[in-house]
Amino acid sequence: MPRLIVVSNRVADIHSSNAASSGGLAMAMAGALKEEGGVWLGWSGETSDDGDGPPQFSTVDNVTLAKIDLSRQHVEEYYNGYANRTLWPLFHHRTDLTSYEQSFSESYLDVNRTFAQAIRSFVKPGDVIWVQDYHLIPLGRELRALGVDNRIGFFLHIPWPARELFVTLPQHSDLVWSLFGYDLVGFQTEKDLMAFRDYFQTELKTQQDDEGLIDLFGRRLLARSYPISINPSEMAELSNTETAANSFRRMREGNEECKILLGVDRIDYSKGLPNKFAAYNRFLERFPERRGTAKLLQIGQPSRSLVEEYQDLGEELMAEAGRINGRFGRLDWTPLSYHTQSYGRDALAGIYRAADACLVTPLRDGMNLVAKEFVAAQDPADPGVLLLSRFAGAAEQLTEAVFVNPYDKEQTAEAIVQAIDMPLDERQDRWRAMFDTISRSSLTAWKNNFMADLKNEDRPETPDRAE
Ligand code: GDG
Repeated sequence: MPRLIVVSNRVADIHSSNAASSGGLAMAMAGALKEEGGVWLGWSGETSDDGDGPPQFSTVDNVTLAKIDLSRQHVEEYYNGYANRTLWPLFHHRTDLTSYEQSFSESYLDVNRTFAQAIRSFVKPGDVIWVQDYHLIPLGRELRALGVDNRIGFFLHIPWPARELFVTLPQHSDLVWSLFGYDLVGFQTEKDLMAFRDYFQTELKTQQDDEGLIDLFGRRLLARSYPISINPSEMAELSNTETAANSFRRMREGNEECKILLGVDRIDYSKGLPNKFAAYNRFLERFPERRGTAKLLQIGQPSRSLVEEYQDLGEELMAEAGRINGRFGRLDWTPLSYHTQSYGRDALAGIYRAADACLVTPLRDGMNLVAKEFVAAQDPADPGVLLLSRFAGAAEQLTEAVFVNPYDKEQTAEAIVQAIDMPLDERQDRWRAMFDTISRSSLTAWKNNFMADLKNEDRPETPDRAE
């Protein structure tokens, strides 16, 4: 029987998807694979002293994990290098943090070849291959070079950059040429698709037809947007667990008169954490009468701690949290709690539900699943308010959020006041509209729509209704 083969940089332990180390992509793929069954291939997270290893297989239920150890040099140059110090900052429009080192791009290609060879060793006719994210853009081409003619799709979880910035990358045309190894390329938003279109229209003088097809380099590629999501029923179930009830209670205890503002982010410069702290600081400065009536709980999940910029950011946030508490704190009120420990998903569901507002303020973000999780975890009778950066991919869908420009701390400070004062009926109206959007455009729908287009089949009707 034809299988789904998912390929991503890391393979998460599918049975401990509660583990806090699972980021947005891992959560989404674990959900999709459990529904569909198949193989998940990627780096094991281990390094090896004698080159990249062969895939190590293990099967639980309907999912086989194929994990590959990578050489120390490849981890340094492919993962910490080209993926996270070149493509990630560039695609998030941080050319000031982008490294243009040649050896990084060579190791990047090497690892893509290692993955391609591993897949060729077990792929069968009819299997459908679905490649995830910026670490693996050349994988489709590498598979084609090895004679693999299966249907291969690619989904980009991060934004596609504006053309003027993308062309600063010496390998920009190679990367775009690589994408034409795929049958289908998916982006998070219409905006990303437009930025991609701008590139090949301007640089390559080629048009996309009404169906979304592009003929270039002797191949035909379908490019569309598929906004990634969550399954709201799963979040609703999690918020009904005992652990969620416990974290809800502990959040609310002693805070009866105090509004809780929440942030949940990976510690990453794209997430706008220093801007969020600055806006909160401004809120406390500008509205002294509000001091003691609100507090910010920021959960920051450490990530990529071998990359220097991430270490610096972690330290900056600790220091800034200390400064805000030092300046405004009182014996009976701590304005900002900043936690870097991780929470289980069930505890997180209770934390989301206990919050009066969630501050999702990235400077640039592919989608942002926290925004959707927060909405799904709310009590319909008394929902919290979503403050959402206009620069998150989720802003294209969650149009009833209170939008903020995270670069503008005055406006963000005012939006915090708006959230705190919002009357119940307005909170309910906004919440209902956003919840309906997430229910119609669920994770299951994301996976089914992408798979249907990849297999060239009609799209199934798959809303995830959580009433
Ligand atoms: C990339 C793109 C895109 C966070 N803290 C804890 C915890 N988390 C979970 C959240 C959420 C996930 O991590 C973060 O997802 P995001 O979507 O916000 O962000 P990235 O990791 O940057 O993901 C992003 C995504 O891919 C999917 O395509 O949306 O734009 O950058 O699920 O809940 N989970 C637990 N404990 C924590 O303390 N269990």
